[in-house]
Amino acid sequence: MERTFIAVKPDGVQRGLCGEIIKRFETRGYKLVAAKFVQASEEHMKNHYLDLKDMPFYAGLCKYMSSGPILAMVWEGESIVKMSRMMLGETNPADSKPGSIRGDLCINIGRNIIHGSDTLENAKKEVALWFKAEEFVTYASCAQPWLYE
Ligand code: DAT
Ligand code: MG
Repeated sequence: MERTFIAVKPDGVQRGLCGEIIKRFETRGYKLVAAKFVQASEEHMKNHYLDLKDMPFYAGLCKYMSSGPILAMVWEGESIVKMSRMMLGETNPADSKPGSIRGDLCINIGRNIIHGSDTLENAKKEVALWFKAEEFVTYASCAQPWLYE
């Protein structure tokens, strides 16, 4: 089983889309293993987006991401890193197909409402950056035998 870091960004929170986004992961069958509602510091966001530090939008991105609350979550499931990126759509909502979260719910690349880890390696890094070991909840999902053969 893989785990990935998913976050509803400040624009998604302000636009009341937390429920819709959680619903898509829940109804697909993924398991929520950690969640918290936080306002991240700019320093934290600079660390989170360190790979993008040379991009012209980096400063503005970190400022926007720390400007309001974020719903930070860890979801678990088979191949979830790749599958969740498909659920998100493309980075630019304009390139995202209808049916995807960004293709259905947003318009602009700088306000694309959701973050999702892009590789298994980055998922591990991001999960560790956002959550401490004691913040994970261990429980058996009753749906598991009906989701996986
Ligand atoms: P993603 O969020 O799809 O993983 P990314 O990691 O390349 O995309 O970039 C992180 C965020 O930075 C992205 O969600 C929105 C913003 N961003 C990316 N490219 C941008 C651009 N050309 N102009 C403005 N913001 C951009
Ligand atoms: Mg990314």
